[in-house]
Amino acid sequence: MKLNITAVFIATAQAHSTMQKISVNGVDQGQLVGLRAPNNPNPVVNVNDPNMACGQPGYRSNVVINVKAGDRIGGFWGHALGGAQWPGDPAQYIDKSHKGPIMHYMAKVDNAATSSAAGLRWFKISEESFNAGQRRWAVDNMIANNGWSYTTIPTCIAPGQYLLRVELLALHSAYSNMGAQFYQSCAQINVSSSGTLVPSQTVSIPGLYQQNDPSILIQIWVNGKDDNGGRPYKAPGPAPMTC
Ligand SMILES: *[C@@H]1O[C@H](CO)[C@@H](O)[C@H](O)[C@H]1NC(C)=O
Ligand SMILES: [Cu+2]
Repeated sequence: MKLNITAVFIATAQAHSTMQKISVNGVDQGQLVGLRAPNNPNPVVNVNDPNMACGQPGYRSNVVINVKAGDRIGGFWGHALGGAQWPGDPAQYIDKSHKGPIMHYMAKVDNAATSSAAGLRWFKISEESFNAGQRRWAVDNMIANNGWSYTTIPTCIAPGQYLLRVELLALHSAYSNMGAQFYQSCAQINVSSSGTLVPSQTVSIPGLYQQNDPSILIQIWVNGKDDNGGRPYKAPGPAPMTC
């Protein structure tokens, strides 16, 4: 009995992921460069945890990455820091059980390398959730993209420094309270842009989600499949901004 419990714990603990590098228009910026990222792959499960903003404390780069409005930004997810936990790791880039959406938020800061992640006004720039017709989650697409998920910096936003928050929500255990697993890292970016928009519709993190939100407390397993029974799924949080 004791052994079985240990085995279950290890299997669970191993099945996480960390967003640990970004690319700009396909150019890999390097491991942890320009990032605030956890130093362990464990999720945040309490939506009121201050770590909801940029993940559990860990690494913090001194670098601010220069990007342009309209650039395509990739985030690379690895089962362990540096990538696979061992050669042939079947849970690289994340265990395929971890079905769910991937969302991107930004917040304007004075200095992306030093500003606190607390108390910021965040706006959602994109979300990828579930293709009910194909029964395909954002996480399935990320795994198929060799660990990369993508967003685009809105063309209309004002220039300046921002934190770009990348968030993956794994729903495999979301049927019980605090069973949903949130994984976040933040990129420190300096946006050059001819835009002027500073979005006024913003949210606080934590504060944007409720633990019993139907997108967070949800049984996606239907008839033995983690496909939400083919029903549509809406990612939590506000609608993404538009230009
Ligand atoms: C941010 O980008 C602007 C415009 O390209 C540049 O003038 C400024 O020096 C950059 N700031 C940092 C901290 O890199
Ligand atoms: Cu996990």
